[in-house]
Amino acid sequence: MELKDSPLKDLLRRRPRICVLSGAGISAESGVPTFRDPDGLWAKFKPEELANFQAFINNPELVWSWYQHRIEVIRKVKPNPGHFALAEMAKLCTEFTLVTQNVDNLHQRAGQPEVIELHGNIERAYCLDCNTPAAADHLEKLDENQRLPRCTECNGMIRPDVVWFGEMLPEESLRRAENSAQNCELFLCVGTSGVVFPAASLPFLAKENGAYVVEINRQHTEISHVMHETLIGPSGEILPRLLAEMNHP
Ligand code: BV8
Ligand code: ZN
Repeated sequence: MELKDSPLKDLLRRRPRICVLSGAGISAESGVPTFRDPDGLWAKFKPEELANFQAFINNPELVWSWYQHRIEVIRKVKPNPGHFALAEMAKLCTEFTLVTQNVDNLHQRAGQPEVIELHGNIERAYCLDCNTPAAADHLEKLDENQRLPRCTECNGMIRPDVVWFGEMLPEESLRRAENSAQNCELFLCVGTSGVVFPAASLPFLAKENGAYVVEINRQHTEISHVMHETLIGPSGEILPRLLAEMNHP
């Protein structure tokens, strides 16, 4: 990928105000399945079957075992050069906001100073009735007749601390993300298919407010038409190259 005569090269060298929206694609090279790629999580299950409140109430064991499986995968993988490059960029820029749709905690594990989690975090769980935080990996301690453990405070049901379809995003996180998209000079859209809203509205917001909007993806997406540039390739290779431009003497 050559940044030939692209404005991106000069922009990066002056370490501008940057806002990044990341999706499952940035974690793919760590070995975390995405959602909508052919080998993705949704290839086997439909989102409406699992990632929504009603599915959880209908069959908490099924939904919990799906999240438990994902927690086990995430515990075995490591952040990749794409995560590390973004963590480094944040240290070089005066204003750098990392907004993620991912719930896999890999940006945090890569040392990202600050992460705005729009869809929650799979490592966290809470009680449906009293909101008391609970351990997300409790399934290993399922009691012998496979009942799900209950809240220690009020005996209520425990759910993953992730945002399901039809649920509102955390208000403060969404407000901060929108504010950063509106005020950045460079918006990077990394490894997302851009089909889930309101997260996918951020690049539109950035462009409307004058930012240079760049997509980094293995392929074109439904939101490629919004971008000033689409860099086709694995984020684990492209992001370190953008970091190198930032470090260019
Ligand atoms: C809400 C649960 C208010 C957590 C997920 C308009 C406005 C508002 C809402 C809506 C709207 N239109 C429709 C809606 C409803 C819905 C929605 O957007 N539906 C879509 C599917 C049409 N939105 C909601 O329900 C949201 N809530 O708005 O509340 C409301 C309420 C009711 C009615 C209206 C409004 C809640 C959204 C959150 C849903 N939760 N998951 C979990 O279990 O993880 S969504 C799920 O998709 C994940 O959270 C994930 O983060 C998200 C986005 O997926 P991506 O990250 O993009 O991953 P994907 O696999 O799709 O793509 C991967 C990409 O990476 C690909 O492009 C691939 O090419 C690329 N790639 C692969 N490898 C690499 C790579 N790129 C670079 N390098 C590589 N190596
Ligand atoms: Zn409780």
